Amino acid sequence: MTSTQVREARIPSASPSEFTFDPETTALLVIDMQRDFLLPGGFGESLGNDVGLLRCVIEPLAALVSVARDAGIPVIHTREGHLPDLSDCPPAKLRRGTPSQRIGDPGAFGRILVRGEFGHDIIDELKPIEGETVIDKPGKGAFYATELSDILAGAGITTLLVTGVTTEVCVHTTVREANDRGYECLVVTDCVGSYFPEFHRVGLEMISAQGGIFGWTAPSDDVVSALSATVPTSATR
Ligand code: C5J
Repeated sequence: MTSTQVREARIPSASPSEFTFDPETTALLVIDMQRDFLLPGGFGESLGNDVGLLRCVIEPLAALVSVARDAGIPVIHTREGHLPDLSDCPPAKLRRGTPSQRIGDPGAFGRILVRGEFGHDIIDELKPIEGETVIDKPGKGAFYATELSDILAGAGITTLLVTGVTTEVCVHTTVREANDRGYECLVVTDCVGSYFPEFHRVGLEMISAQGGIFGWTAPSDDVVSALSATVPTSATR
């Protein structure tokens, strides 16, 4: 590679302080942007939730994914779900929730949160492209019982830009897991969403509280600007 390019990305506006990262050792994590959670008429909505509160994430996240791809940052997608025989679903998780609308029950888009079903897959707007990793996870966190640690270690990734749904559940659990494993995390504020605005607001505050107890937060415009500045202008690969 020849370059007039800057490889350190900087987000001065990040909370609680400036965030710097090396795109060579950074991945974009897109958590659980699945039809079961986001589609009108689907599982999330059937529980009485307003899916509009999650769907507002789609546009800024699609833009961020596109910039990450241009910058050569690996985009890693996750899906929460279980094997068709539910053998990977702990009984305690299976028993939770509204009867007849539990994991494995029939839903509008197939069996709820079961791998291979239409509702379990990622929404069309954020469909992974060829070569991108998709992690199927049985838990809320993306590290629990998955190959994510090995994949990140193999690629030399030390920093995660974290996006997806929902802010206070799978995003938070994953960021906490990542922290305990030594990753630097930045949560992109308008690229995460929750059915509960208050949980979303407080969930984001919790990330950067106490000097960044779990990491940093910043809006996607600032992440996009930082990444765009690292895209080669006259590079030959
Ligand atoms: C939930 C998730 N909320 N992806 N899953 O059950 O946050």
